[in-house]
Amino acid sequence: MPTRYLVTGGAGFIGSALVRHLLGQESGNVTVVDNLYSGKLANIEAVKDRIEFHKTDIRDYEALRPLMDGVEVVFHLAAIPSVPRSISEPVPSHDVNCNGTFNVYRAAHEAQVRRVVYAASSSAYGDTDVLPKTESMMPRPKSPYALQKLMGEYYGSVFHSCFGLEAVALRFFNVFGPRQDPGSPYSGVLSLFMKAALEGQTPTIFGDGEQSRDFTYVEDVAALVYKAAHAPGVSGRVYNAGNGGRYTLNFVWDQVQKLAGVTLPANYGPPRAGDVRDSQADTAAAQRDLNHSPQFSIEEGLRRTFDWYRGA
Ligand code: UD2
Repeated sequence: MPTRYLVTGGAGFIGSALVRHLLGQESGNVTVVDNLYSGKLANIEAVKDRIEFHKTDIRDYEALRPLMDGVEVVFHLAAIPSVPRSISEPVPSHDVNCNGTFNVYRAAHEAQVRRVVYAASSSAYGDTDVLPKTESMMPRPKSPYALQKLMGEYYGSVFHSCFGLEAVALRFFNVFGPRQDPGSPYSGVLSLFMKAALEGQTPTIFGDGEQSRDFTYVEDVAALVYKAAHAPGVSGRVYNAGNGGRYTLNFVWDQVQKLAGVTLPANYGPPRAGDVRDSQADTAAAQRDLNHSPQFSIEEGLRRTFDWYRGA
């Protein structure tokens, strides 16, 4: 029997990369659940005949619950991301990321799903005295978004210990790559930088640009998420999903300008509320327990991503 997978947020930028990865691995059976709030049918257009798609909102428990029947693994990626959006629009952000996530665990448990793999966030760490950030550090969320994502981890661990549902949380570290939508001020910074460079516009950098991120290529994340569905002995645990590198915004804007062949000095604005200063993943636990090593350097990831934006 082929494995039945369900991907919430499967029409999103990361979710659709996971869907393609799943279809490339085995003759699994993939159901996508997405309310198309930020996900796009265009992201799954090329595979639409090989998947089952449901335009369903994870806040709607009654609609969500039957979709889990017969599913073995749920990948829960549906969310309203963005630290600043969770500050300017805290209600929808809380509702989807907390209540929606609870619905996903509850429905998975009711339907006797074997395992839920949850897209957590590196923002849970907040500012730490030490880098890289290891999973044993005390979380210090600095924004509603960071707190909401942390709650989803804790719910996974409790569904594991109280209800016997297998649950694995992966803290995504600033994922980038093709299909990341640059269409909103809340979009991931690299998508905004790529768009700015291609349009000859100057981007805004919040703060001095010396804050750093562990930018992680989307295909590496998809590969890790898949491994987390099948690795034995990891239920109830949290793992970093990062590349292990650390690059400042000034550095990556420089790289993007070089790829585009432009020179456009950025505008510098005030630092963003809730922003973490530095972020870098310790990847040892994911390597040890999930047998995962990132395959894409930042240079390779940026090149592939830029090529995609240029063609899109
Ligand atoms: C956080 C998480 C990340 C993921 C993401 C989802 C951290 C360290 N990372 O990403 O893992 O969960 O949330 O949304 O918390 N910036 C500019 N100019 C812009 C846009 C952003 O300078 O036009 C800066 C921003 O202030 C920040 C950096 O770029 O310092 C990255 O911002 P982002 O929104 O791409 O992602 P971030 O780090 O909030």
